[in-house]
Amino acid sequence: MSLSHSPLGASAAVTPALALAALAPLASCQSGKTADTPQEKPLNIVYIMTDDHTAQMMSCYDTRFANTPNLDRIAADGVRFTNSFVANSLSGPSRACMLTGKHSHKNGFLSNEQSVFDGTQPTFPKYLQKAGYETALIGKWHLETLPTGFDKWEIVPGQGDYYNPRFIQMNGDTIVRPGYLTNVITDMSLDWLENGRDKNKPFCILIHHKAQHRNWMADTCNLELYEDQDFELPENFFDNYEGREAASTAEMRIFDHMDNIYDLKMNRDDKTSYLKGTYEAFYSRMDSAQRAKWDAFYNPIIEDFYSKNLQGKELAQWKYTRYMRDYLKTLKSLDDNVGRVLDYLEENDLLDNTLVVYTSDQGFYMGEHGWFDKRFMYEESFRTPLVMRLPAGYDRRGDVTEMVQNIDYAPTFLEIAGVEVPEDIQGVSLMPLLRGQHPEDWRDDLYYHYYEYPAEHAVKRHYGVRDDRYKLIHFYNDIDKWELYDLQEDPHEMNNLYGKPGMEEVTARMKERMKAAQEKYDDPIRTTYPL
Ligand code: SGN
Ligand code: CA
Repeated sequence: MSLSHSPLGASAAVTPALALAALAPLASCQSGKTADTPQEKPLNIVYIMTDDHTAQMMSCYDTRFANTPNLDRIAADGVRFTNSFVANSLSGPSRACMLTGKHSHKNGFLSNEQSVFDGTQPTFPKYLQKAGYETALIGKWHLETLPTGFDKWEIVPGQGDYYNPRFIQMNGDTIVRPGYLTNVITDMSLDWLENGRDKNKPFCILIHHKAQHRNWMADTCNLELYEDQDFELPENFFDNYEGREAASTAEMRIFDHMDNIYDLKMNRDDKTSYLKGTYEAFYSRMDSAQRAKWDAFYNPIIEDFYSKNLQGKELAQWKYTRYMRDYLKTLKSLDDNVGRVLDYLEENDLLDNTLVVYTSDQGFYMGEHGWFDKRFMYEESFRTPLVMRLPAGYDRRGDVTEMVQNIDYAPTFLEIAGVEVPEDIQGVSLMPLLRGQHPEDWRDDLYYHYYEYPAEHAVKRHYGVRDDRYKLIHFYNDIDKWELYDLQEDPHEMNNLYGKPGMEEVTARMKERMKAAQEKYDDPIRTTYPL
């Protein structure tokens, strides 16, 4: 994805690191702190995560489509990571990587559909608890077993509901909370911050939203937004996937696989809709007032859509426009609610001793390659937005360009809490980068492994390695195909160079890197994995 539209682009000033002494690791929850630590109180962690929020739709990364002033505030007062990636581009697996600091094959959660998280294993919330932190999780969890390591949690079952959502409580009860989910998760989080926690302890709260996950149902107050905005189809919307077999067989094309009723809300009697039932289940969660507003907005659009009987490129454009508008409307709630959390922290003098992290469980396709969804190691879904607002004393600002991955969050949070990072954690603490250092031995490539196949969207299993220029991917299981991209010459990954004359040296080098990464992370090449 292009970062060139960014107001925080290459020209953004990065303040030189403060004196090392002032930025020493913080034994925050322990007594006996030295006078030269930058803050007096232990650091808190507010870790906000959105589902399926991609950097193309966050204005501090890309100004073409979205306006996200509150998310951008985090970056403006802190740092924007321009090379932030996941290890396995899918919700449950991503969350397991973040909690454990380990790749999927080590934490055991390989796939949403088949895996169950072993909640007895060590996770960063458990380490933080032991270090004296009070920990809380509100929102999406998606790991099949109930959360462990939290003093307070309340989670949505599975993917959650946009309207009048259900929540599973710590006592095992499932309750319905009235309202729109993004608001409700924020209300509950602010309530815990204000009334629920022990204010004498440092805290770590995970505010984990369902928004922007499919099917992008906006809050009724935002339905009218962006209706006058048009969006040009991305250049590679009609990709023919030449030389990329796994891409050609994936079922995530906006044109062919988006459901008119479920995804695009064009509800009517239609036997061809494979997700009408799912749509109706969500719709029926609304109360009569919500439904009246929903219908008043959608009914004329539905009538107009079916009367026009659009075909071909016109239909593609229509679907894409509705997708973009719905995504933006849903995002408006998200951005507003992140703003509420920032305002709360500011009003309660908490910003100076809190690290605020905003990220997503993975990136997403906004029509690139004709797609929605994620899963592939291609840039749009391999990347994930990551911005952080830093506590007082951490004067690093602007862009952090080092390659970071979601296995790095756990060791980062441990370092904040003054906990020694256990050897079996595979990620690396980001704190040196936040102190403005550029460690010479920082990783120069990233490892990725995706397993959920056969499954929805039919993305084949694959693993790969990416350095700052090239990416090598191997699709395996019921296919044996290699792909190689030169990201400098071909940022949209349209031209598979694997096996092309002249690429022998690069291929050999990237295969070596792949082998080294698989050794380092102890993920030997196999053709089958226990799912
Ligand atoms: C649901 C969605 C899929 C999506 C997966 C995984 N289908 O199954 O489109 O890829 O979640 O998403 S839906 O009909 O239920 O909306 S993830 O972000 O949770 O991994
Ligand atoms: Ca997701």
